[in-house]
Amino acid sequence: MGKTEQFIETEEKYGAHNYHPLPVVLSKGKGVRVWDVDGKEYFDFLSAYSAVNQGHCHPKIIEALNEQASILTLTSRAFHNNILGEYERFITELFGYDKVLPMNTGVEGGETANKLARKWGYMNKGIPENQAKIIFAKGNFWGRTLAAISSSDDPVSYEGFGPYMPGYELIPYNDLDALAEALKDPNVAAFMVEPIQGEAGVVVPHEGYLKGVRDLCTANNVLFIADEVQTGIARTGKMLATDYEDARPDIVILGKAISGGVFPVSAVLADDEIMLCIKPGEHGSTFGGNPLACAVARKALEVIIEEDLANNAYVLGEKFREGMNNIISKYDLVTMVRGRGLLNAIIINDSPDSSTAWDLCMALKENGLLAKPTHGNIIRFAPPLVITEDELNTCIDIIEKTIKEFKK
Ligand code: IF1
Repeated sequence: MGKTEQFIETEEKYGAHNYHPLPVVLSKGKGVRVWDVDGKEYFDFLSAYSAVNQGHCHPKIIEALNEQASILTLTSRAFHNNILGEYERFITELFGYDKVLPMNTGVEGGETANKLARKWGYMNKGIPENQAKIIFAKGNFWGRTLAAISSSDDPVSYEGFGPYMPGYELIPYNDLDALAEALKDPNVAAFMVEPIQGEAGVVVPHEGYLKGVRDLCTANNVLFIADEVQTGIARTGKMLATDYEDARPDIVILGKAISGGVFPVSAVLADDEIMLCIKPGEHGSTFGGNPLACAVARKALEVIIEEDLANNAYVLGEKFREGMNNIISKYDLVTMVRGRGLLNAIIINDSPDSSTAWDLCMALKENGLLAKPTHGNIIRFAPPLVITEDELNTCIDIIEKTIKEFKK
């Protein structure tokens, strides 16, 4: 048995079976590249679901991690520390909000945003106690907690885990008429939505959707919550995907690449009218805002700015979609490419329940590029934003070669 099989067997024996990974065992990462236990090199076209936007093991972020890790890692929020305040100043000035509530995972950010919205609804909008509603879009994905799956319309996410969180309602994504209708209910506190739906298969709404969401929420005194956990931090070619339109959210949820994939960090941004609805002792977490997380996140965000990664994502994203459209014109295996910046997906010309997308990812792996299907016949392509034009062209060639040789 080879090394790869041995590592997989050990995971199978001692680990929960809550994933179905591609059969590759990674042991090293640097920039856009990762290596498996047999030393084989791959281009990483998933970036840990857009958590490694700055590239694997970015030296400046690792340096910040190592430096802080040897000084002070965790104080809890029972006491102050010398890192948190400066980080809070930095991130609130960077994104233009009064305050930040620091958490650890993206789903904790979503839970925090939901709690803020409900509290604001009772305190500032006059919604009767325990009547607050939050509207979500069909196809959403914001994590695995009981609240997150309560807002899901994907049976794989929610089946078998009931009963579900009350006060959640679903409307179609990218449908302003449906939103206008839903917001007529005076008990609606918020509409929470991804600017581009990631897990649903990189679904990009029509031009004007985000502005429409902003205007309808304003007109109905409803909070616009933008889930930018996957689309934020320069991934789509702007610092936030909501920056593409005049659509400043009331609450922004960040995660994943806020730390460059080096440490679990999330953040919820809002202005005082909303953020100060939560009083001391009403919310928090052991690790939320810990000095190590703050040091890593600050450096990870500085890297995004210093290396102008949003612009690189914007420019190379255009080139990537151009390359994919060229492939689409030559082979019928792929019917479409869609996305913004370096968050893209291709649609495979086969039924969603076929194994074709998976089989193509296996073939891509053999040719040195790692990607994984989202739903059914859709493959997400999201390399680290530090990718160069030459590396991108090499990857486009790998994708074309694989498609050319692929037999269903
Ligand atoms: C897994 C999916 C992606 C997210 C958005 C919040 C969260 C996520 C828009 C929660 C997390 C991750 C979860 C991860 C795989 C990945 C994922 F396939 F699950 F759906 F990216 F599309 N909002 N997405 O995408 O953040 O709590 O995970 O830090 O569950 O395997 P988290």
